[in-house]
Amino acid sequence: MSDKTEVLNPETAGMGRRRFINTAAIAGLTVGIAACNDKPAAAPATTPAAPAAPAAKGGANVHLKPGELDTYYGLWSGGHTGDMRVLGLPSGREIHRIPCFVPDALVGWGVTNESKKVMGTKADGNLRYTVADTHHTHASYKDGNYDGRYAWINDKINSRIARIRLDYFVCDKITQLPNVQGFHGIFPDKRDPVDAAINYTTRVFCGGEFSIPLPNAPIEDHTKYRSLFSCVDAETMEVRWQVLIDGNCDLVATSFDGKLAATNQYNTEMGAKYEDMMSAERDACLFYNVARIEAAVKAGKFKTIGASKVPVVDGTHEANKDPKTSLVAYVSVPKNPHGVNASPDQKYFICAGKLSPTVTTIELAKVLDWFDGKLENLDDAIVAEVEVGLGPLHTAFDGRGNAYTTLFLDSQIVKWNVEAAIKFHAGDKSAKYVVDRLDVHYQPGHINASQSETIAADGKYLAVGCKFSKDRFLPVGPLHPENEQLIDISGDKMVLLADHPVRGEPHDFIIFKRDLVKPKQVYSLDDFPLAIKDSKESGVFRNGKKVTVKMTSLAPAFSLREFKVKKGDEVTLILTNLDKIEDLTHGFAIPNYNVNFIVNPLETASVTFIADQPGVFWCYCTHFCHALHLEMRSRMIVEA
Ligand code: CUK
Ligand code: CUA
Ligand code: CA
Repeated sequence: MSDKTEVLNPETAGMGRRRFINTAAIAGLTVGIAACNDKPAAAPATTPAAPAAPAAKGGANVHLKPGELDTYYGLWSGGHTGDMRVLGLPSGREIHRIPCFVPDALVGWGVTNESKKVMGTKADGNLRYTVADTHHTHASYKDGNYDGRYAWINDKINSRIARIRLDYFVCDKITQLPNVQGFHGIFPDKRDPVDAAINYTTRVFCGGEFSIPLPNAPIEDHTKYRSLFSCVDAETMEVRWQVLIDGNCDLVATSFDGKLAATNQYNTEMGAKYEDMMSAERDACLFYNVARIEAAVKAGKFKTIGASKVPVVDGTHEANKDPKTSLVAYVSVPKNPHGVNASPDQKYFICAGKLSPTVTTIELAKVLDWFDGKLENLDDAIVAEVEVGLGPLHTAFDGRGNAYTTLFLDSQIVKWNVEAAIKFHAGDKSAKYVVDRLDVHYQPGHINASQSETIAADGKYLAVGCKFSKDRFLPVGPLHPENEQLIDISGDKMVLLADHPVRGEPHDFIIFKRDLVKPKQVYSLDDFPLAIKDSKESGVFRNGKKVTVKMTSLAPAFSLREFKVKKGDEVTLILTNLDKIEDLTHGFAIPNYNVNFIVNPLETASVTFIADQPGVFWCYCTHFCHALHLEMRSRMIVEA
């Protein structure tokens, strides 16, 4: 018993596991990768446990009293559950899940005609895709801060980008990027690079991670594959243009002046196997000159690929030799970088090393100088390249000049000072840039701070997405939750505040002040073209074999207590919820017909199905709405 307690002690087990992976990593990079992929085998029980580090004292109170509201929203990607999640912080409570790419049984996402239209269907009316892998989520900007209009999220599997309306917290559009596989990073621009009046987001940039034949064809020679960097219009959600590049894209960042977008690149080698992808000592961070690319598109200097009509400009090395006309700058950074993040002082992009223990700080003004022919050597745009620890992945900022980088292999967060790192890099070896380190549990990927990549970075909270949670929660079988840890960064020392188990597996997230969004909690009937504005419009309307059933809900009844259709009819049922009271949602389920969806206050939704089973079907309200909720039914009679 006492042995067990020892093993499960979070602090000691954590140290043991950290040491284990650390040692493996030092033994060689390949071994390091094997160790971190090797979930179950990494058994701290067999490793002598190091003494626990004393827990830091203090920190903000995350335990909100009943009825108290959180002060921040967090938008979290859901990973391969395919959704977006909304958390309240600092409590860490999950308030909402926003279905976008994959069906959701509560909402009826993927069941209603309206959601299927957003998701995309095949010719037979069935959904085109029912799997997705969301990694990155970012919100629209105005004047360098979030403006509460939209958020975007990617689907890496099927190269789709979804837009979330932040007034209703619903997905309203999904676009598939042509000729892209492994669509990974996204980032909205923060203003227009040319038009000073446009100080808000109008574009979203998307990185294509996997190189493929363009157009796709069964070509085995992978040296012929290429990747595309895409620009999507924030309003229309159409793909505006793409850039053909050498190597690949991974994460994306944008500058505050709108002039630059960037992508980190780990496969400069254009290898097809991981050994090849990590064969070079350096890879790259690519900078896209947005104004020049758009000018080239305007001037007709583009081609198209396959059936796609999207203009594709040439951003390869070969076509971009003269800085003064270059569309893309390839800045050399150490081995297989991961993550590129924009500092809130608007001056730097930070690229984390992943297979190099370094973080690279690139000064944006110098990249612009290079494009203008004023900086001869692009390498001089790197103002710091300093060691921080093993497996650096992502970086967040506190608005006070400090950066916080996750160290995947070390299971740590390192807090480092950007200006001190620059001094150190310039030769002042007395400059102490590492300010603090904190053990996390375990193997952190993404990290973000409250308001981090905005001009309003406030340095209060830091959240970190730990990929492994071994021994932090009650065991629930083989699948472990992930551990989103919350950290107080308001003082000199980071203080771990809370562990939050989350269903796998979030990657990126953003945290912003609650007053930056103004959610509406009741729809307007005018939001829906099919709305049945008066219950008197209810009824069954036949047009040959096509039947429309119009119905309304008003607690505790549906306007049609029964309706009749004939076997073989194609039935479209339209339901408007005429309840206009906040929080009064109804559901509508039809037994044996695989139908269930909800209608929120003043929302309209519709479903279409073939009435192929004769009989009596009690359609009932699935969302608890009233004392007579159980009695809230309608009866569908399908005549033989
Ligand atoms: S990637 Cu997941 S930890 Cu898709 Cu942003 Cu770095
Ligand atoms: Cu209406 Cu329950
Ligand atoms: Ca590489």
